[in-house]
Amino acid sequence: MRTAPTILHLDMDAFFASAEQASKPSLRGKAVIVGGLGPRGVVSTCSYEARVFGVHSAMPMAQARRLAPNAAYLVPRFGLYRQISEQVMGLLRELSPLVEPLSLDEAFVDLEAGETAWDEASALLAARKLRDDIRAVTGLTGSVGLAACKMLAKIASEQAKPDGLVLIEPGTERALLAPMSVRILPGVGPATGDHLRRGGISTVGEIAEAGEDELVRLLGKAHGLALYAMALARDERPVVAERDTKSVSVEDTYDVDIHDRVRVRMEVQRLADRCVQRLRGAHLSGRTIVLKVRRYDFSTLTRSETLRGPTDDPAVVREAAARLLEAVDTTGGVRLLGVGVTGLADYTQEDLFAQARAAAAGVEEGASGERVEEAQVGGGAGAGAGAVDVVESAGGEPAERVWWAGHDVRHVEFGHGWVQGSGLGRVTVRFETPGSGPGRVKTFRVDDPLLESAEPLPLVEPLPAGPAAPGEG
Ligand code: DCP
Ligand code: MG
Repeated sequence: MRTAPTILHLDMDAFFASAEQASKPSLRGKAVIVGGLGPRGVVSTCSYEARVFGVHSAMPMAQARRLAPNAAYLVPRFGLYRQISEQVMGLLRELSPLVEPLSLDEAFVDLEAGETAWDEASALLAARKLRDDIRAVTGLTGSVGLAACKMLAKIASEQAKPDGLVLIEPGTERALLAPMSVRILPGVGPATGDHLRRGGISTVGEIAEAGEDELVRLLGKAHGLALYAMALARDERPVVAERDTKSVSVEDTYDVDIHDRVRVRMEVQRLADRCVQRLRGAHLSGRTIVLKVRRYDFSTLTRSETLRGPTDDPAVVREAAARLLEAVDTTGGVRLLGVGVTGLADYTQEDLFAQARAAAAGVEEGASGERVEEAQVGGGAGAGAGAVDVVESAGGEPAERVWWAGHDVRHVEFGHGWVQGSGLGRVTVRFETPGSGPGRVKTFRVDDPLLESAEPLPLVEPLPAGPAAPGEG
């Protein structure tokens, strides 16, 4: 293991909610909750102001509304989050070629591989500059952890939250980990946590005391050895850059258009399974599930849903594909169906643990128990089309006038704003932009011809290109 804290872990603070606050001045400093707003919606995330009420990611939206009735409730805008994510990942790639994204807002960076840092002082310097750059480029804050291995770098960024920087000095890892819950270790989800507790082990220090043999006895060889090593802060996992393969997908064209909705659903499930087989065959997992539908009139649409982390679980892919299908009208018949997975990553270490454990125990139970979190889809997309991100849609999709809470609009007279709410034939719009002060609210008829949906505005005015501004230096 390396001796300098040159592995960096970045995690943006309250990512979706912060992006919403940055783009909507009236929500800054307020409780903001982003997620599916339908009856079965779940919370994607919430601002730190909302967390004091006990609201958190993956909570049913109905429960959040009881806890924080006065918060602002918004539907996610994945396009905007993806743009910000690309800006952030771009800044990370300036530090090193070895950047391993874990989700839209989270990544490991090997600073040594980028020759950006080789000791504590240079690592701190790079991390401080990175945090400044992220704020300047995106207008948002991210928390950074520095350590000599991935596991500790991630724990450090968690400790740094929100808007902080924590460095764990090499040599202090074991003492730091000892009192922590075993759940802090990668590969320990609820099932393994319970199993260890029944064996009398609840802290990392107790794993170290129990010894290697006891861990192997409790969890089987592969998982036991790996976990024991983690408890001693021996984490040799390298930072691996994202794979070149862009996506894995399968599709079928049908000789005769399928009209029966039940049959369409079955075909989608079958395609999802085949897609996962390919994914696993290539030792990959992916974050974004894509459904492709070509209809009787050759109009083709693609819908996608981004999960919180990469998955290769057939149940998760099947469910996501089924949810995406629910938002697609197939009356008239379909000629072609496809299911794909993009946002590919190598198996995460967590997955390897789950597999090793399932293999050792000869059951799937443990593995699926710990995938629960993964299944909590970005935006709680169970809530219907509002949480579904339309990537591409061709062939004359009829444009429905749906005003989603939080989405951007433009009014011919009043300019750029966002939908604060709608109902009873009316839509309420707040007119403000990232650079303005808090704006005024106006109400319109939902079919007002002067109102149209709009693209999100950049959170930070791009700097004018060219030489440095005069007077600098
Ligand atoms: N997300 C989601 N569903 C979840 C968890 C997260 O859709 N169950 C989305 C919304 C988050 C983003 O992923 O903004 C990043 O997840 P994080 O776990 O990093 O949470 P946040 O960035 O929101 O907050 P924190 O400051 O705790 O990192
Ligand atoms: Mg985050």
